[in-house]
Amino acid sequence: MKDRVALITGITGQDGSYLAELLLKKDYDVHGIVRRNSQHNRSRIEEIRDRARQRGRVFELYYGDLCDSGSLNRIISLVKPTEVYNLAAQSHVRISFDQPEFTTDVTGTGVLRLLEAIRINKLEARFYQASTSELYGLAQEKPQTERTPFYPRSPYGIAKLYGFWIVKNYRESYDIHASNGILFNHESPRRGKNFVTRKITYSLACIKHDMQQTLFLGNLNTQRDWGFAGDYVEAIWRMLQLKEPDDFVIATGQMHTVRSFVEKAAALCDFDLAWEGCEQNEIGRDTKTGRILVKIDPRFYRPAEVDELRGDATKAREKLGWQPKVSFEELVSMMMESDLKLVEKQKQLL
Ligand code: NAP
Ligand code: G4F
Repeated sequence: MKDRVALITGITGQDGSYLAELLLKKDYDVHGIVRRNSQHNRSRIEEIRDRARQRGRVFELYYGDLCDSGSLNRIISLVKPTEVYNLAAQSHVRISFDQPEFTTDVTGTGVLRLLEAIRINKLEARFYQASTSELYGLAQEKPQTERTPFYPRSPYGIAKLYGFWIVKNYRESYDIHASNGILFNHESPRRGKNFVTRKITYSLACIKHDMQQTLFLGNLNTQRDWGFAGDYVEAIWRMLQLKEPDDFVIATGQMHTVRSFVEKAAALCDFDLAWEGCEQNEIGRDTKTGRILVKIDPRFYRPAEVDELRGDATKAREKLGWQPKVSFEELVSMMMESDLKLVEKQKQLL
């Protein structure tokens, strides 16, 4: 069989780490692009190198950046991947309002830089772009499919809109096998701690272990279609195995509020959560102890909110044979259990 060589941007992130593991299991050589950081930030991929060695596969990391065309050109010409997965992005929606120009450069123009590196090097690689349900924003249709019109609501969503279309344009202009995965929210114990699900599970675990007083949140009433990241990287890989490139919605089809995520996670910590008050004055109290667990902090509100997202992944089911395995309840339990263990361990180190 021809050697399968994958290049992953964003390999240090949540999805990058799950995808690297999946590809190594499938006997790929895996190469990843990492940024220079002042502190070690490779905790999600720490153990992968050993696993790769045990399987006799290559696992290599290269310094590069989606804002730096030279580094992308150098890495593409050196690695000569057969599949390129572009997962790198400034991926935080709220922060994209604080850093709109930077977000546009990385998350939007970065896609073009990578596609140009592929085109200029005449690389015959298949290309995956991490597109997003944030493209739907103020959703024009429920649930959202590949045909639903886009209406992004943040600098992040608009940068991703550029990414989506430049991928389609390079597919049509240069015959590049380039696909967009329109992924709805997906979470895991590896999710960054400033995304709402992980913020909830990590904070509640800290409160449970007396390491934190209160969980401060923004809008409790928004609804998301939350799946498990481990399931979603399987769909990503399947897209690049198709003969023809295409765009796919990846989602569970179920939607839940932030509030219900908090309630389920709190119950798993044996808190008996009850809500009092409304809007900015709303609080969540543990009725067993009277302790206030949740407060609202308007700093976490967004200038323009995406109230609800729910995807219809029928096309992925039919053409990729993909469907999610982990339910919402299992996802909350998985994350809560993992954070309770993590915080317990951290407490022992104090
Ligand atoms: P994540 O955990 O935030 O990871 C982002 C990755 O991008 C990190 O490895 C980060 O490196 C890297 N990165 C950021 N800026 C970069 C730059 N200028 N050059 C090179 N690398 C850079 O995101 P994720 O949740 O894994 O998501 C992966 C991709 O899917 C992202 O593009 C995201 O926008 C998209 N997406 C995610 C979801 C979701 O629900 N998770 C849904 C739809 C789409 P550092 O570690 O150095 O920061
Ligand atoms: O967890 P979030 O920050 O995720 P968001 O904005 O949906 O974006 C994530 O999913 C997208 C796919 O749809 C990705 F493209 C993107 O890269 C990222 O992975 O916020 C979810 C919801 C929002 O409505 C937010 O307003 O939770 C609400 N929320 C309420 N309190 C909060 C908080 N979000 C955060 N991050 N922090 C809070 O304290």
